[in-house]
Amino acid sequence: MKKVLITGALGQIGSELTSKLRIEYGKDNVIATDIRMIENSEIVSNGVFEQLNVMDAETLSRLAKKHNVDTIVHLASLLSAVGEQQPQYTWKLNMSGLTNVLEICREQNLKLFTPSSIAAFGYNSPKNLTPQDTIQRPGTMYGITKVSGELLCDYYYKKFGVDTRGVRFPGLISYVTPPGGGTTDYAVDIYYEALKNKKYNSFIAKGTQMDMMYMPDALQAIVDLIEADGSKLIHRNAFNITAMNFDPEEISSEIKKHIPDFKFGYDVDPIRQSIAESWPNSIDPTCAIEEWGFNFKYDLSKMTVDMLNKLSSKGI
Ligand code: AKB
Repeated sequence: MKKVLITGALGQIGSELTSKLRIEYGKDNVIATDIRMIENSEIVSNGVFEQLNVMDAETLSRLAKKHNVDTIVHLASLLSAVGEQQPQYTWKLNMSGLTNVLEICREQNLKLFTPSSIAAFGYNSPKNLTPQDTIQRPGTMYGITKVSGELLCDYYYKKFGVDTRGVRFPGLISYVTPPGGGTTDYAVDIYYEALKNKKYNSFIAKGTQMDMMYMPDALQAIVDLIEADGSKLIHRNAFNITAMNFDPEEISSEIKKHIPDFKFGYDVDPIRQSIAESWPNSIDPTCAIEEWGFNFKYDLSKMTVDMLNKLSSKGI
């Protein structure tokens, strides 16, 4: 049985992953940590929770020892759009968090899962079916921290034998915890606004394709890669994975099938648009499929049905 410490447990991925891992590994075997403390959150009240700033290496190390964990899932990070508002701080938080985690994994012989992103690619990466191994010269600070993180994780694996693993996530869509500060967030906002106001203006322009994935598939991919047989992994940091790719028109048409009077338009944000344009239209997940059996259940139409049902039952 694993004992996992999660950083960023109150964030978009963390809040759902914590609940899933508490079911998979048992409540006492999942140590949720976050810089924030939200008293009425289920993550805080329904299992082990510790307040932690990932830039505080001493506390991180003490908590890993105190709870005798064998794996760290490091999620705490600033995303792409917010990262462009404070690039220096994004470098500091994303990189010092990761280097602290890597050192503790080395010292205490722990395994590490930490996600990268499609943001690790840039303008001169191949645009369609972007390969696993290719040019990575991202134009955002978030992307720069993701490429640096991939390289550092590979280094710790090769040099020190730390079992590091990661995926390059596309935009993640979920009805539970809203994302904050990402470029792909329009594909979450659109569902909330379609139900609440029957209209939405996309901050991403017509024709801009990006890869996306529904959260249940993303969580399963994390568990599958953590559990994968290490001897079969040729790559480690980080695997391309994706479940669908669409532009704003396609997701709005899908929603209109269920909400025919939904009005859709554009109010393009130049900063997030230029970030989106620097990312791939679609990435190639072949290595993840071949090396650890990555798969997914939700395409755009299945996800849309589920999102609208789940948000409606939450009273949105
Ligand atoms: C973002 O938009 O910044 C994230 C990502 C693709 O990593 N959702």
